[in-house]
Amino acid sequence: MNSTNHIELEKWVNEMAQLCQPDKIVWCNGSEREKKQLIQEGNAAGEIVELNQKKLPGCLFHRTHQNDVARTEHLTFICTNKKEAAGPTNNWMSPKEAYEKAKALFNGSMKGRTMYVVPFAMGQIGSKFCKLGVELTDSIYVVLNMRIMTTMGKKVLKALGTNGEFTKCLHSKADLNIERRLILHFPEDNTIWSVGSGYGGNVLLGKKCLALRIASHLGRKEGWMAEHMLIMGIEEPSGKVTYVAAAFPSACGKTNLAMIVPPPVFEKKGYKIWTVGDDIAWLKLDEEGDLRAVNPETGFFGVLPGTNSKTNPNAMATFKKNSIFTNVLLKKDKTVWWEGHDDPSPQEGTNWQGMDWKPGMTDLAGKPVLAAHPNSRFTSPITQCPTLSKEYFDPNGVKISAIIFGGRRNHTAPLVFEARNWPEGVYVGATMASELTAAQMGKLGEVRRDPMAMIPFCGYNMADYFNHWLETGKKMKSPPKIFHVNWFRRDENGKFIWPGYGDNLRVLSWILKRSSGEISAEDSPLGLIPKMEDIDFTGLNLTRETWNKLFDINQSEWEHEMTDRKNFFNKFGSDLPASILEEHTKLQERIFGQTVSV
Ligand code: SAT
Ligand code: MN
Repeated sequence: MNSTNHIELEKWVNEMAQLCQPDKIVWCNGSEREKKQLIQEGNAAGEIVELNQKKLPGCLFHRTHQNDVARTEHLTFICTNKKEAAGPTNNWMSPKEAYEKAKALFNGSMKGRTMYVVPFAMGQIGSKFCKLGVELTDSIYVVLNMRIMTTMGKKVLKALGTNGEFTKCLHSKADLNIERRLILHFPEDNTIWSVGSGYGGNVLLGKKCLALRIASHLGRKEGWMAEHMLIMGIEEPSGKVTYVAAAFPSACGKTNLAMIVPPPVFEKKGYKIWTVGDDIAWLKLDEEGDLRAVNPETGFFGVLPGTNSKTNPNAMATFKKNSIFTNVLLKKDKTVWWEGHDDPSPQEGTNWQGMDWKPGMTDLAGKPVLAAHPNSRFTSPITQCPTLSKEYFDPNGVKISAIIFGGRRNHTAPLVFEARNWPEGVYVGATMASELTAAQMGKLGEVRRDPMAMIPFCGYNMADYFNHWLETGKKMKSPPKIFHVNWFRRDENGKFIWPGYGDNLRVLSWILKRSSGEISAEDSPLGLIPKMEDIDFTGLNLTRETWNKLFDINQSEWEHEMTDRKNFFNKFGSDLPASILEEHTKLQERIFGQTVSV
């Protein structure tokens, strides 16, 4: 049943239906009844498994195609009229070619299926942050996920009215063939087309596609920022809550950090953590010139392997009910398991590939057969998170006092340092790098440059993006301080030097003290670093020797690092803001002690 008076929306739905030829069209209203029906249909079609409702009430299970378990960046395109608008770090295709190629794949792709019309909002309806979208999809799994990750249904149609603006999102699983898969963004048309995939970031089009790629483009045009950042509040014993935003590449522990449990000594003192978001932040300057942030999502789409009551008890509590588990082991009793779960390994089950699985199994090459895919995920409503901040619901967002950049670096980057000013901080963000994780296709462990953790998500030329950061800083009353952290440094035996997880609060607490100007810091070539006595190590037994390892600047590693940075910047040619190169030269001089050619 059609339930809109929005002529443009109706026309577009009809056009897309003509192209995809679904058997029927269902307009989603977001009701509980509709959810039940979707689950029933999904069950019948084998797309969804209802889990053990006693142990996991309201929970579902889904398995994606084996070649469809992570975002496919090489098949992801920014389609702008001019190639320069997409920049050297994005795949580009002309809109004409992209529409033509995709049309061939969408043609008849929904035959025998239902096309669901999913109106959704990112950010609170009515707030100045809010953006509306409509996703057409032939996947029940997508609809059920969008129900959790976005505000979805009737309310959104109402907000759209008769002529409201919206992002046109078209998705079809088609035949789930990687050879016939495309994730296309048309920022100039406010349109996203995704075909041939059923995996999260490729198909939940409100998430990376809209809330980052399209939104970053809109943000530049409209004077705000869409960032790949968690947002968290840290409450100090005085009751004061300070909010920070932190950018890390996918699967570097953003979800864990956003809901960390303070170590006992901090808990006793009265520290508390408040979660606002774990993946995406939309940031805007308010009238006072302060930077304010909202999380435009209403759910989490977090990594499961390694998640347990020790590493992330708040996530464990969050996904106890009403959650979707993707690509994990399905046990005989219709519960789920993954590597690193609290429970010991079950003796049998069906693994993420749909194979009968037993512990200790190996493949033909002798490699262990995993129960869960390393990038297996849970989808859960954010309201189920025990540490959810009440400020999450503030339509004006929270005031951001510090920005944290971080990556997964075995070597090179110290535990923490602070940029001396905004332009230096933008350079720190622009030089972020990280080892590849299971969320990306590619060689695990390989270091790749990932400015602001946005390399896969910036919807326009990154040189312009750096400039947008620099210009936004100039408009701020007093810009938040910018920090860089690395929880992942390893020693000569390959062991992590820093305990990580809850203990990261020790570093965050230093960051807060620096942000409020309570304490001084030591100078280092990279930036300002803590005096050892300014971080509370009670209960950790951290020696001066370990401390030195955490902050060591190894000249030969840094020679290599600086060359890698320069090679990366060279891609942008004369588009690169001069300030970035100036900061690069200054850092070169600070590390190597002389003017050298860069
Ligand atoms: O891209 S997803 O949203 O599927 C996961 C991630 O990379 O953060
Ligand atoms: Mn992410």
